Amino acid sequence: MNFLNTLQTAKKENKKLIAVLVDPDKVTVADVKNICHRINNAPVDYLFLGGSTVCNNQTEIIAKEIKKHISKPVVLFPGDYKHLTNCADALLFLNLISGDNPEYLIHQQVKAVPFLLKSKLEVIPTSYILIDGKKETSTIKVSKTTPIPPTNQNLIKDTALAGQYMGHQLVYLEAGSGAHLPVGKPVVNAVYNSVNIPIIVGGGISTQQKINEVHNAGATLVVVGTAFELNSIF
Ligand code: 1GP
Repeated sequence: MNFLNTLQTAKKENKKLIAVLVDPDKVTVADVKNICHRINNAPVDYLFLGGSTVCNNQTEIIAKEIKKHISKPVVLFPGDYKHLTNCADALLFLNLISGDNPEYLIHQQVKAVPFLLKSKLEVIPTSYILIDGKKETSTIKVSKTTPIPPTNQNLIKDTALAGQYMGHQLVYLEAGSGAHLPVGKPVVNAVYNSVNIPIIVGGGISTQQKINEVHNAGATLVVVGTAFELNSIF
């Protein structure tokens, strides 16, 4: 079964999934074996690979090494079309629809096409919605967009619904890496009650309790990055 099918089925059956995010810029080839060992032995379903400020080629180098050691699917979560690699199983084809920067609304996607035409990656159209996590993250700096305040639930759910109307198959609610304020229950709940595509939530989720809260609010998949890097979870 492919990645999107698994998430759709999980949503239907109310199963909850977890991904660990590995930022290729923050690890070396020598770290990879141990990282994969931890993920293989943790209650984790996917390895997400990506970051906003990765040097060219570094994703490919790390992904190649990951593929030697990982027993779980690898999903690309790229900050730039230059980070694409075939050493993965699926690609979140992100559309940053909370902002109005044309680079992330259409230009990056067009630049990705020559690579994708020759690739066997499973490509999943995904709404990417930045929610203010009370931290100036690199995603905000790189994308030059303003996240939506979590209090503006109407705008968040209408944005998510617009993404669904545009044909996106997943919606990713992002508070940003190391967010002080993760995407909270009211926001996840509001989106859950509006869309019928699976919801992914990430940013500042650092404990199993926080993972459970976000799952219970309606997320199908929760992404954990910094807490895994700091060895404080899994
Ligand atoms: C994935 O950006 C997040 O959506 C990762 O955030 O590093 O805070 O877990 P953390």
